[in-house]
Amino acid sequence: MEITASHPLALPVGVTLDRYIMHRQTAFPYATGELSQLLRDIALAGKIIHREVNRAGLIDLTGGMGVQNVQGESQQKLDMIANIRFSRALKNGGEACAIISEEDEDIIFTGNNNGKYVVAIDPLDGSSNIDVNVSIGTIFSIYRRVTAIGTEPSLADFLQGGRRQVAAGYILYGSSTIMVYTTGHSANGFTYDASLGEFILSHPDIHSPADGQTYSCNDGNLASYEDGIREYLTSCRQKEYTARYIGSLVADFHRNLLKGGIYLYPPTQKSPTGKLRLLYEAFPLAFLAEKAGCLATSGHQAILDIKPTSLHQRTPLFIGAPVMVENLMGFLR
Ligand code: FDP
Repeated sequence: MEITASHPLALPVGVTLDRYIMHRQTAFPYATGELSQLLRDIALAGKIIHREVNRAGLIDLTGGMGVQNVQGESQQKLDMIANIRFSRALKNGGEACAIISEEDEDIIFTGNNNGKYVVAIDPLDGSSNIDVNVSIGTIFSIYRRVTAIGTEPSLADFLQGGRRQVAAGYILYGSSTIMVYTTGHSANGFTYDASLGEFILSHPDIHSPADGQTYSCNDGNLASYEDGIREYLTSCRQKEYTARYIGSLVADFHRNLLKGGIYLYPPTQKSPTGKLRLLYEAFPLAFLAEKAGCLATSGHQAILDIKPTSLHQRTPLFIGAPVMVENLMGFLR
């Protein structure tokens, strides 16, 4: 059989996430493999969520639970399932001593007090899109604990500040499923090949465009944005920029990361301190964004410089191409 250049067999399968993580680990002589294992645990839970999301309509996983989560938002069945899947994967994996999740008010102790890491996670972001087959995602952030190994972890482990993250990323369940993460060096994306059951390196060393012409915000909130934001949005329209708002932070962020653009969730009358959560939405995306050459600000300071004071703290978020973020800052007083 002749294998031409366009024949599927001519294309290498590529580097799997496992192999990539192992390879990266050997680059750090004192790495013990625990963080690598933690990332693999997250990827495994991501594969399970990929499966649940894909068959949600078939096995009655869409719709609400009829209850609200700690944020006062109605909890969807898939929100709850994703929360259980991730908590279980992290507990069974043994590397994380504690977790905080959008879905739980308090710290979840895994019982692994010898674990070196804590994880902040939004198991399924963009819940309002679940029932209508629109992209949703998981966002995660990992810290090395500051409390002594062997003791019970505490709030202090989670309130270290964004610059102390050791790894952060997201899994986007979209037209394909992709995991993008950084351990503080480069940002890399791995597309899930369901037929192999593997995440394959598809977006190595992501460098986001410095500028863009896409802005993403909920235009319906315009009346309650501060003047500077309204003026900035007017300038975007005058320049005939493109408006794109999926309403799933991960999906909007991912598009802008690859193509260049800005995502805005300013304070509104309903959410005067912003809607998005600092620890498991803004921090991880800001950490990843900076590694890919983007900027992330609350309008007053870099997101990663915000001193966290509580687990479910909210923040305004302006994140994306550096030229666009700096331009927006010029409109804020
Ligand atoms: P959701 O409430 O659907 O979970 O994280 C919150 C979030 O989604 C983001 O993913 C999304 O960008 C934003 O809220 C959408 O909020 P609005 O509906 O207020 O625009």
